[in-house]
Parts: sequence; structure tokens; C-alpha cells
Amino acid sequence: MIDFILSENVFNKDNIPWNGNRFLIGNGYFGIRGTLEEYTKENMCAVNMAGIYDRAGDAWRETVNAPNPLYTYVKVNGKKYALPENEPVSHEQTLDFENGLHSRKTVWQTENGKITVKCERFASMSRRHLIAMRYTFSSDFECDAEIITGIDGDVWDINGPHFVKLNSGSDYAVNYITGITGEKNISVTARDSVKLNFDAECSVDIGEKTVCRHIVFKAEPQKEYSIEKIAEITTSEDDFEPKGDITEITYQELKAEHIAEWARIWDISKITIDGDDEAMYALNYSIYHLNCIAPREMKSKSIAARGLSGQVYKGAVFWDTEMFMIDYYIHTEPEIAKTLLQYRIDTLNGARKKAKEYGLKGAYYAWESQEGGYEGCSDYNVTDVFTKRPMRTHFRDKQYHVSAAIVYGLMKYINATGDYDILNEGAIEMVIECSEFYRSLLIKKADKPYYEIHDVVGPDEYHERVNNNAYTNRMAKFVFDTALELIEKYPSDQYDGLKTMLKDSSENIFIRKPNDSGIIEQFDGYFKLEDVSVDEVRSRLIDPKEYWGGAYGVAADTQVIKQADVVAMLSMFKDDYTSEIMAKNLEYYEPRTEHGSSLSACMYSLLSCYTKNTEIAYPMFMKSAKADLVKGGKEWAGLVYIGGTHPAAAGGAWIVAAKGFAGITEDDGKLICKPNLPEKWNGMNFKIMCQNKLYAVQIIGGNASVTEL
Ligand code: IFM
Repeated sequence: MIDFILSENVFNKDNIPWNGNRFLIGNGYFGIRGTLEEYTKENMCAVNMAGIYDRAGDAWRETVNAPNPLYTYVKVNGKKYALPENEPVSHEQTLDFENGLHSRKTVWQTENGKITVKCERFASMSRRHLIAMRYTFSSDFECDAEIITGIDGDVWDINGPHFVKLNSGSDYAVNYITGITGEKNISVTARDSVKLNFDAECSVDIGEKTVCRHIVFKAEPQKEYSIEKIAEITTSEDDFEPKGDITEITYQELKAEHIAEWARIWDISKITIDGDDEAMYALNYSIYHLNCIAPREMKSKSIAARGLSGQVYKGAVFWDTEMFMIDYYIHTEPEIAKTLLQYRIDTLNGARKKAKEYGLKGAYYAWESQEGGYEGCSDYNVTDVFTKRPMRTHFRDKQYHVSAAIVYGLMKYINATGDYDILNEGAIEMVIECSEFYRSLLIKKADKPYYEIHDVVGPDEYHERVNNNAYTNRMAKFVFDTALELIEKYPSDQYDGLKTMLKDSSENIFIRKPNDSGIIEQFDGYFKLEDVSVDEVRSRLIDPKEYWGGAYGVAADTQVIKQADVVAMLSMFKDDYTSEIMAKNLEYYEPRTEHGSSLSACMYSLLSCYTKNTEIAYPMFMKSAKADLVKGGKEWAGLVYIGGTHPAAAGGAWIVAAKGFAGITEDDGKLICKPNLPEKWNGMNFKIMCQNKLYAVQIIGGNASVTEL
């Protein structure tokens, strides 16, 4: 069995932002970036809070980072030693993702000898308000040592500052800083309590933005001096209370509970792959991230596109959740999937408001959804690299497919869990209003017998304001059909008139057919665009950060697309098409796809599994599973920083493993497994939930067994 350990054994300053993402720990309530204890906002340090938003001035609204209670550094004989300022002799940063433990060990050479700092920390999975840290100092010479540890209220923000007021204090046993946000007066409090295993002189220093303990002691050579900190984060918006008193809980007991909770989670979510350690490692690393950001214990919360790795994409919820992430939760801890859907049900008013804003009916969900369904996306969502001016983009107003993704996610949930109760808890209304929204988009030309949808942005965002995007039209039809099906199943007088309208919409919406060569044109006129390679388009960039789409982006007049669009549609509606058609489209679109979004690769992989194209399936799966393990993902859209973790890619990797390679499907509530493993995989083992039952799936070569547990 391989170890689930990620480590870096040299210090590389350039990796600080990336390490912040890949070494992340989290528990759904917050995410703690994989930065080091001495880091401050300059090094993108963050305890990123789930679902707490603020607007500072006119800037974009985004999630809030809590005061950082891990802030710690060391002084030896009066001199501070810290990264990245002081070059170390050796440095190791590790994430044990089996147990959710982050650790580091750094050795510095001082004038008198070597000093070593070790630290282990975790975001408690058993008591989600808590963070624990054990920080250890040692030296190979006698010295005057000082550990400075406290709470740093001067937090990293992209569009901040969000705390208009910081209240701090100490009763010595517990120090605290409370930040108050400007827009809604939300309080975010960090408290810490520290225990020592040695004698020292301790004092507390309450600064303007920090509260720090100074622990001063004489260090003997080769002796380890450890402090143990238990910190607590709370907000005025909390759904659940902290458990226990941080002055009483010990590091060891909290660690034991935390590890036991991770063991419980892994027991149901681990996937074993026989014959391919690299794939098994990457896939379970993806699953680790999905577990770090799952809103457990929380009510009506969803997951941001960059998880809990920071404020990128405004900490907002995208279609990523229902299209790419929800499958994993549906099949491991369905109550999490329900929480995600509850968020959409509870933000229906926001979606109604947005539809109205555009003169449309029903529910038009936010492209970048924040609390209450507030649309976080602006009309100028990319900054032009040349003019440095905000560019008019149409993500906000034209990416109509978001509402359909939510209905699609809901139906995946209902079909796999049999939880029809959710329909009475607001979901049926949500579906109906989404169908009314799509109905209000339909256009009929005088000379055409069918309905069209014009002026849209499909999943491939590089081509804006196109007509009859194949994906969007098919998704609209799916929503009409779903609404009809539900109305028929749950008849109610109020829906009588709607039935005819939905039937008409579903039967008459234009669904593009494959052309003579078997290819489905992505939108009206797509085939007339310049047919040129991705590399050629890339070579036309003047600046590497330039945005490829929009009004005059390098891809806009070409057939080069950002991400799976027709291919996404085919993999979602695979029963509508022959294997030959799917294969032809895969071959056509893949070379024309930049895969500029981390959402792309898994869709190509999945369709490749369905068409038995092993050449694409495996590398695209690995691309998805390794999205956060490999350096060099897209970090800029124009001048907007878009780095962070990629939970949609992680979820996509899970979908490919379970539904593509293992070939899991359901037939009338029965779980079926028809494996189609990559060449080097000898077998797979995993558990999966279906219709409220837990199954063990064991695949050896081409044979599979599914056992109810
Ligand atoms: O939702 C995606 C979109 O499809 C492509 N750009 C990034 C978004 C967030 O992941």
C-alpha cells in the first residue's frame, strides 16, 4: 500500500503560492492554506472561511479570511529566523493526507550552530471550529531562545480589507482577535490557548493587528522545546457551536479524534488501484481535497470553485459543484450532497431576482453565486493586459447553462439516493422555475419551425454571444423534460397550464444533429471559423497572461475552444448518441481544445471511456487527478489571479474512476459494474453508496463483484 504523503524537501520561494494550495488542510468550515507558520499576508497566508462574504468599497465581494491563529516564529540570541527571508540549511514540508496533518521541519545555520524548527498542525475534522498546532524548537548549542506565537489579524485579501475593525485582547489563558466586516458587520473571531512542556518566561503583547505571546527560555543543546496550541475560530454566522474549552483540550486527544474521523471518512471514500500507484495516489489526493471542503454539519452551504484555498473567483459557487463535485458526495456521504442542493433551493430568490433583472422569467442562477444567491460576477470580469482596463465579458449575463446544471445535479442526487423528499423541500419549485427560465429564452423565427436560444455563452467561454449552443439547448430540453416528469409524478393544479408549455418547449427546441461527417457543430457558424491548431493560436499571444476569449481574444475567431462543450454534452447524454458519433466528436474537438479550464480533461476522459478510446481516457484522467499536484496550471485570466485548488477537477477524476473506468451505472436501483480499466490497472477496490445502501466494489481485470455491506 502506498503512503498518502505529499512532501517537498527543498525550499523554493517561487513555490509559495502553489504550496499554499497543494498543502492545504481543511474541514469544510475553513481551509488553511499550506503556508508556513511565520508567513504573513505577503506570502498568501489564509484561514479561508466557508460562505462568509464581504465587500470592501467598490471592489468585488469575496469570502473572508479569519485572523490567523497559527502565526509563529522564533528568535535566537535576539535574531529572528524565518522563511523566506533566511535561507535554510534544509527544509521539508509535508502533507499526510491520510490523516489530514500538515508538518514542516526547517534547519537554519546561525553564527553559533544549527537550530531546528518543527511544526505539525491540523484543521480538526472532529471539532470543526478548532485548529491544533505543535511547534518544536531545538538547537545544537546553548542559546537564548524566544518563540513568538499569536494571532495575526492583518490578513491576506484580494479585494479587502474586509475587517473594518479589529478587537483584540487577552486574559492570558486565552488570546483573541475579532475582525468585524464592513458590509454586514459579521464578526470572525480567532482565539488561542498555548501549553508548554518546559519552563519559560511568558508575556503577551497586544499590538494593533496582532496578539502575540513571547515565550522566552534558555535552550540547552539537543533538547526539544514544544508548545502546543489549540485555536478556535467562530463567526457570528455559525450554524453549529464549538465543542469543548480550548484551555482544557489537549493536542494529543484532539489529534486522536481527528485521525479517527479521517479514518471514518477514508473507510468509505478510499479507492484502491492495483497496478498503478501513481494514479491511486493522485486520485486519493483529489478525494482528500473533496473531503477537506465538504460542508459537513453546515446548513445550506455549497462549495466554492477554488474550494477553501482562498478568495479567488470571489469564493463563489459555480456550476462546478453540481456538474463535477456532487457525484462524489452523492456516492459517499449523500447528506453532504443534500446540503449542497439545499443551498440552491434556499437561494432561489436570488435566482428569481437575476432572471427579472434581465427581463426573463423563473430562476436564473448566479454564475458566481454567493450567500443568498447573490451574483458575484461582474460585467467586467477580466482585466485587459494591455490597457489594464476591465474588459466587458458575458459570463454573468449569458452563461444560461448554470440553472440547468443545478437541475442536472438534483436529478443525479434523486436518482442515486431515492430521496424524493427533497422535492417537497423546495426542489420541485426550483425545477419548475428553472424550466420557466429556459422557456423565457426561447425564440421562434418566422421561417423556422423550431425554437432557438440566441446570444449565449456555452461552457467554452472563448466564444461569446453565440446562437444555438448545442450544449445549452440540450440542457434546456433536459430541464423541460425533468419539469414535465416531476409534474406528472406529483400532479398539482398550479402546474396544469405549464404542462402544455413544457411539452411544446421540449418537443420543439432546436437540438442540433450531427452533420454528414458525424460532427455536432458547437453553435451556429462554428464551422465557418478559422480552423487552426491550439499551438498556432497560442503563438499569436502578445502577452502570456492575455485572455483568449472575449471580443478580440486570440481564440474568438477560431475553432479553438477553452474546454469541453459538445463533448460535455455527449458524455452527459450518452444514451442519445451512438458510440460512433461520440468517438467522431471526441476526435474532432479534442485537438481543438485548449483545456484552459481544469474542468475540461475529465469530460474528455469520460467520453473516451464510453467510446473505449484508451489513448485519451487515461492521460486526461491523470490530468484531472493531478490538477493540484502539478505546477503550471493557469494562474491568470488577463490580470486577474485565478490560482488555487481545483475541486471540480478532483470531482471529475472521481467521476471518471467510478463511472468511466469502473463502469458503475444503476438500473432500477440496482448497482451495475462493467469495468473498462486502463491497460496497466489490474484491479480496483472501493465502496459506493446507492439508494441508501453501501456496496463494496471489487474489480479484478475485466471481472467485477458488487457486494452490499
Ligand atoms: O466554472 C468554471 C468555468 O467553466 C471555467 N472557468 C472557471 C470556472 C470556475 O471553475
